[in-house]
Amino acid sequence: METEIRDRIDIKQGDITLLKVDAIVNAANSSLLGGGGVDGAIHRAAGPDLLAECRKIGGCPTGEARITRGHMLPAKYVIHTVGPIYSGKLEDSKFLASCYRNSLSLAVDYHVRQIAFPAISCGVYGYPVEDACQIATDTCITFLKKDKTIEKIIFVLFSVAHVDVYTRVLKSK
Ligand code: AR6
Repeated sequence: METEIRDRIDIKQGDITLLKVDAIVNAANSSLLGGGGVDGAIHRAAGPDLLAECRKIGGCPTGEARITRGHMLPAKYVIHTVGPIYSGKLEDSKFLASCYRNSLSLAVDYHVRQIAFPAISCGVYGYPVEDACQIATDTCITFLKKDKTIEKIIFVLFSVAHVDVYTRVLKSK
């Protein structure tokens, strides 16, 4: 991978809700009305006005993305995307790649410069992290090659084991 692209990607361990970036991405479900995992953490930290804004959107299909304000979060925006529930079929990877691509396109529309992604679908939705990481990194690298406005994509991983996977996969690109 070119240094120019590598310099625009970071890997961090920790809680995505603490990041003061232009946008954090939420691994939501299609109702956009909250849930467990990172979705629950984002709604708790953003406060009830986030839920009120999400209600007005009226849901989001798998693979697509919607944007709201960050409300009480340090991040300005939350980009809600709905990952696939892992089934082992080829369409899983297409939906997961769409999540990253559509989130990044929305980010560009809103002049977002730094965007943080959790490991979409890798929790409750059961996507094997190694496979999900290949898709996440490939899709983001392809996007960054065409786009000059996003300055930083940060992959924020909850577990140290996931950090190791992302670090190794990114090194191999
Ligand atoms: N910061 C960063 N990563 C986190 C955080 C956090 N605060 N909390 C959890 N993770 P999941 P999914 C990691 O289950 O698989 C929800 O109920 C977690 O360790 O949050 O896409 C939604 O409403 C895992 O690696 O999302 C949906 O119903 C990753 O985030 C469903 O779960 C994603 O795990 C979506 O499932």
